[in-house]
Amino acid sequence: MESQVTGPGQESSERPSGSRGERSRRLKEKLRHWGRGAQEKSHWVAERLMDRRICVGVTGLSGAGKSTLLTSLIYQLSHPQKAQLPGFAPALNGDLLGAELKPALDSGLPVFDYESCLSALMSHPPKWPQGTRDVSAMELHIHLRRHGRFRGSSPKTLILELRDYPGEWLMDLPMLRMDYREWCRHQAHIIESDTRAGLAPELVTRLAALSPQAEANGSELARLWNDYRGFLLDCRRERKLSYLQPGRALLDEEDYSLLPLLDLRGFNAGELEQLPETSNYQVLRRHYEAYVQGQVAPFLESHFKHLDRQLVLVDMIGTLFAGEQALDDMRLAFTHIADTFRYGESGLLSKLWRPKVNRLLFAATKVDQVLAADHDALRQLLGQQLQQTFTGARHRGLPIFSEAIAAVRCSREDQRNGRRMLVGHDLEGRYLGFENAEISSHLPREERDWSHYTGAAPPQLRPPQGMDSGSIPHIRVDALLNLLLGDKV
Ligand SMILES: Nc1nc2c(ncn2[C@@H]2O[C@H](COP(=O)(O)OP(=O)(O)OP(=O)(O)O)[C@@H](O)[C@H]2O)c(=O)[nH]1
Ligand SMILES: [Mg+2]
Repeated sequence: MESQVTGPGQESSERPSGSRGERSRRLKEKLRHWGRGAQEKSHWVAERLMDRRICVGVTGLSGAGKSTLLTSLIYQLSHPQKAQLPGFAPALNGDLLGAELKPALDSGLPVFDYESCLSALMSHPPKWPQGTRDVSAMELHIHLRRHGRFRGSSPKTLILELRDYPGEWLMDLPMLRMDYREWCRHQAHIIESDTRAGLAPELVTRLAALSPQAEANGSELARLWNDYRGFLLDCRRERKLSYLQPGRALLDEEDYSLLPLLDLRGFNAGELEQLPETSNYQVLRRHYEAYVQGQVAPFLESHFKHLDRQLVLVDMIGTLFAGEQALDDMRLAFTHIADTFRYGESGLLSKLWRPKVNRLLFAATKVDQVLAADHDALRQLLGQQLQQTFTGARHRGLPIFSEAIAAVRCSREDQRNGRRMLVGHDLEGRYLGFENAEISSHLPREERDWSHYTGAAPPQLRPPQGMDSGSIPHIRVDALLNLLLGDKV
């Protein structure tokens, strides 16, 4: 594993060469390393060509439920006797023999911390996995019984490559298509077009007053950056907005000093380029470029390069009940993110080297928070919201599916006084019974009709007790598996 973590780039910046013997030893070591890399790569290529390896990108905004779903998926596939997966044919007919988690060959990324996520869910009292702070990868080797003339021989193995990452990082992908000037204009447009400016009117005025040509003042920029970070956090906390850049500002305390200049009137692109290196514009442009090249581009490269299938998870319930602006913002975020990907049928070579996806799945997550009668409406709403976004002219021809799932089912339905309701525990462990506001498969047309949803969000639930001695209950994770892998098993 170690040899994969050290990239060739790192080796070339090594210490001075030393004696001849030492140089030749190092050269041999390098050749061995490359040889091994090439062998692994050709193995990997062969597996992809033989359809034994499939790379699934699990994508979703922060809190959409990625890590929890990955944990549940791994658990369900590794415990076929305990899991209930009647919608996944190999599990139903007894061909699913189990699965093993392994480090992702070739990625050089840390392994997804399945054990911690699982032990949080199985603890007493049960807890949710921690929010993800960094990217990780894994391979799930799914063992399946063979049929026909191979019956009785060793099992067939399908390798599922998966990656986990903080949802905030996804928000940054659209920055790859914009230079600093375009990003400033984009941010100015967003701040003008919704009500987020109302959260920090004084900050917006200060940013708009920051002159592109004035000499940059380090401490003023540091103060503004601090307030801008606070503003982004408030947009998420108070308005449940998703499209917030730079996304990493919501996760860590790094001083990215990445601020948009909101008023570039009076300067064309050429004039901005000519401004002195010490001007606000040039200093902030360099911060922007360092962030995009140093943080965003490597993430795109490592995460999305080899994807065969893309699973987009959406907390549709949380967004819907947060109101129209939150929903518009989620759609806006996905519109910009979708442009970063290229989808479509993949030929043999492009399948290996280009980020091309041949199946796209949307899943509304955490649907155990609402009655089963509303699941289909959620599925339809999600389809309506995202289908257009991901199937613009450039993305035509791609099979698209939409599902409604709960990776961990935390509620059950009960009948009280002739009415269906949900029972479960809240995050503090209090027993609750509740009925959610009915969900329609169409969005409210009039602004006033949104009052049906506002303030009526169902409670957050705690995972159920006792999963350590039984299985992880779920809703339609088997159907999701079928959509993801059904044609490969
Ligand atoms: N009721 C219910 N809640 C869930 C389920 N899955 C996730 N949640 C809730 O959603 C929260 C976020 O889930 P995560 O799996 O951490 O989401 P994520 O997409 O990995 O989030 P980041 O790591 O921050 O990007 C959890 O802490 C739970 O509160 C589910 O199946 N049912
Ligand atoms: Mg996570």
